[in-house]
Amino acid sequence: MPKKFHVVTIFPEMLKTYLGYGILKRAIQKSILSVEIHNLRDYSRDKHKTVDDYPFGGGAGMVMKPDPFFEIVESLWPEKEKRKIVMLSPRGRLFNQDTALGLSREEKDIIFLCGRYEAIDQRVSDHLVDEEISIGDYILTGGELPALVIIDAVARLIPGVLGDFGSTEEESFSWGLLDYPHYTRPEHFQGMSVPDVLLSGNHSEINRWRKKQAIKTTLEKRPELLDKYLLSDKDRELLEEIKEDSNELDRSN
Ligand code: 4GX
Repeated sequence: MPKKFHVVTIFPEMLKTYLGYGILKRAIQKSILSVEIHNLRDYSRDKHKTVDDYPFGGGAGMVMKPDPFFEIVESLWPEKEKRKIVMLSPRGRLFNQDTALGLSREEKDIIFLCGRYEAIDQRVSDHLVDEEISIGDYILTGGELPALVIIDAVARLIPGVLGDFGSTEEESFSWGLLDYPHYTRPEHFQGMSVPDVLLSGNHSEINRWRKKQAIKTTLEKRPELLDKYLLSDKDRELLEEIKEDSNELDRSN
């Protein structure tokens, strides 16, 4: 059974373009992943196919009407037990890698409701939506990019999407830490060289170096991530080394 996403939007082409490239395209072709895009306007009942209207109580901006959202959900996914309806909104729970992992394990079809304009009628959130998700504390012009961001992050966690490598050893090793530095050819480039250890062929030394670099980078750029990360005895040893290295540098300056 492929992982099934649905997206409800007034701009279907925005999403279709992104899904037509790279790893997502391949996963869809291989039927590991299914993403269906639905045009909300097709579910508007009035003769002008309107999906928005003026806000009760006045004020600037337009509000998306509730009825097209109820109409599409009730006609395409009538069974509550088989669907999970997600609304993209700055008010939602902040999306992170844990959310992505949770959604990748979800058995139900996941339906994203993408709003435009200032708001969506509150009754959609109150009576149709199971979860509101925000991709970050900033305001976008619509929920389409957030839906793509979530689909992208979830898709690469589905077994088979990335191929053989990726999710296995590599990610569990660095889970919760920032990535270590990567290098490829040429070995010498404009006077800049590649760390010797990576050319040594000594894989236990290479792994040790990478882990140390991952901890060092995390400590420097996102120290709050280290607080959540469970350091092993080996990790603590590396952390001590990092601190000693920086003390030595201080002394020599
Ligand atoms: N992470 N936006 C949604 C319209 C809207 C407003 C209120 C529902 C309720 C956003 C974000 C985001 C802008 C998408 C407002 N829809 N979505 N849109 N940040 O800023 O998810």
